[in-house]
Amino acid sequence: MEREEALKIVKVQLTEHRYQHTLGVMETAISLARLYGADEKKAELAAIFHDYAKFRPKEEMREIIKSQSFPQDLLEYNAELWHAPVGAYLVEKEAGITDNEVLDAIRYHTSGRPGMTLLEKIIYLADYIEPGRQFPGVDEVRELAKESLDKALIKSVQNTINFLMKKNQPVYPETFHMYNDLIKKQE
Ligand code: DGI
Ligand code: FE
Ligand code: FE
Ligand code: FE
Repeated sequence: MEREEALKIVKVQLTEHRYQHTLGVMETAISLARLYGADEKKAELAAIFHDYAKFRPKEEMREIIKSQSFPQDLLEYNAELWHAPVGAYLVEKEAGITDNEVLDAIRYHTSGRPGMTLLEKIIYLADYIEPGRQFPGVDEVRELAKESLDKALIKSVQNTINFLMKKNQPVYPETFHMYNDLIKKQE
């Protein structure tokens, strides 16, 4: 699917703010794909659709997670996590995206997971550092992203875990597993 068609499909699902974020993720993901040798068209498509389900009602997302036998423990953690796997499901069903690498990059863009593919890492990181993002530590991750994908990912997942812990919020185990996997592989 070409960029213009994909953007048209996504735009009506999102607020203007979230659409601008999506354009930022798209540009950042393409740059990272070029820098780290990933498929730029897949990065573009996954980025455009990554937040497709962001504004679906919680009830609808909960029912999809239950009926599609997604990991049921998602329901015991922050509902912010749900739009990623639900998005992968709906993008296939409603937009006809069938590329499993693209769908997995959408599916794991919030929680992360151990053993992430290059494309999954790029979408996860692009979501975190796109130009519209402003939060403490993001500039440090932007700098790291120029030299090492894994170093930048480690920093971003550390920041997210710290952020959740400071707010006394639970952390989804897959997020810890992503962190452990990357930190153990680091030399
Ligand atoms: O959808 P976006 O806002 O663009 O970004 P996202 O899909 O990465 O969602 C990030 C939010 O999810 C962030 O504010 C933290 C929240 N969150 C809640 N529980 C968890 C979590 N993020 C991770 N990685 N792990 C959690 O357990
Ligand atoms: Fe998201
Ligand atoms: Fe993210
Ligand atoms: Fe996002």
